[in-house]
Amino acid sequence: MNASFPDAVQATDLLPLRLLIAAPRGFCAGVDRAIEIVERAILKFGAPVYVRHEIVHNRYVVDQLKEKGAIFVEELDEVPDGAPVIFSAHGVPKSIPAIADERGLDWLDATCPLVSKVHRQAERQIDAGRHIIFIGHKGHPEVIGTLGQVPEGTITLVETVQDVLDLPFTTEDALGFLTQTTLSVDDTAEIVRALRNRYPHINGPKAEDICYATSNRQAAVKAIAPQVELLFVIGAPNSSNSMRLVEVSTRGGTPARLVQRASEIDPAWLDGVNTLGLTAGASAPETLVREVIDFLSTFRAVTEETVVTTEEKMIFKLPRQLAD
Ligand code: 0CJ
Ligand code: F3S
Repeated sequence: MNASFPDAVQATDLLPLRLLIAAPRGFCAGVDRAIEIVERAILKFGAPVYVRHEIVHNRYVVDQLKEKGAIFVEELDEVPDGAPVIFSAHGVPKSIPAIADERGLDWLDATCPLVSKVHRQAERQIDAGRHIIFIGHKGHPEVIGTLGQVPEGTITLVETVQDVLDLPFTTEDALGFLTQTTLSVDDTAEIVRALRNRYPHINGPKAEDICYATSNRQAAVKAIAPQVELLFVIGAPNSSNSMRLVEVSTRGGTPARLVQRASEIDPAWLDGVNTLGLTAGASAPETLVREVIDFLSTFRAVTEETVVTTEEKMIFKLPRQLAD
């Protein structure tokens, strides 16, 4: 090795990398609100404040809040008597606030208002005497929360078109449908089509309940994916909306990788890549987008271009107990 060769490669020696950054990306209004609820609750009640489930599906966000005094648990029985507890952005079954009330716990609800809206629609469908077909991913906390809004046996989960074809109901049955907020727009459209074909009288929302942030981020990926050779999605594997962004890209023929932190990136992934796309799920903070770009810049001469497909202006109010 040449002893005079510098430790750091000169910027001029680096291969160029054109980076197309999706906008909108990253935090949505529901995530902003959920994190602010935890921060304000710590100021109001003092640490520790308990949070049932990851407030949003991002390790970095969770770790930052832990440092400020949040303690994350999966179930209410891990919350000591007298401690305040916050329910995550994904929502909870009705039984959870009921148990918290029984125990006299101070609780705050960080459920995204768009998820709460689906909860209310579920109640309305039941009040109208309809059985609900719910489109969602089995086991996801939002799905557990929404299924838990109505009595057992009044809601059926479907995940695929095949599930719709296997439903036991007849065209005479009173049915309604609702969806998880963070689904694939395309898959959901197909499932809704199958439902309407099989049950022409099924009642449902005009558009599905997929939220604005989920659909905007998927549309942004559709806009940049055809122009890039590889896409990075910053997000966590348990983040439904982030995983859907990876899917949108790969289905369109552009390989995509889910990246939680810059440290996970192997520079060899970029071999032969001249144009890279970058986006972030609704629970991934902008700091991590910056961290990834800074890391890429250590081995490639990066030029950044933001591709704006729409502007987001949504803001959600804080719960009454925390509003100024
Ligand atoms: O379910 C929600 C209300 C979305 C919350 C923000 O995203 P994330 O990654 O925490 O949750 P999903 O797994 O639902 O996308
Ligand atoms: Fe709410 Fe959609 Fe974000 S449901 S938390 S606005 S991803």
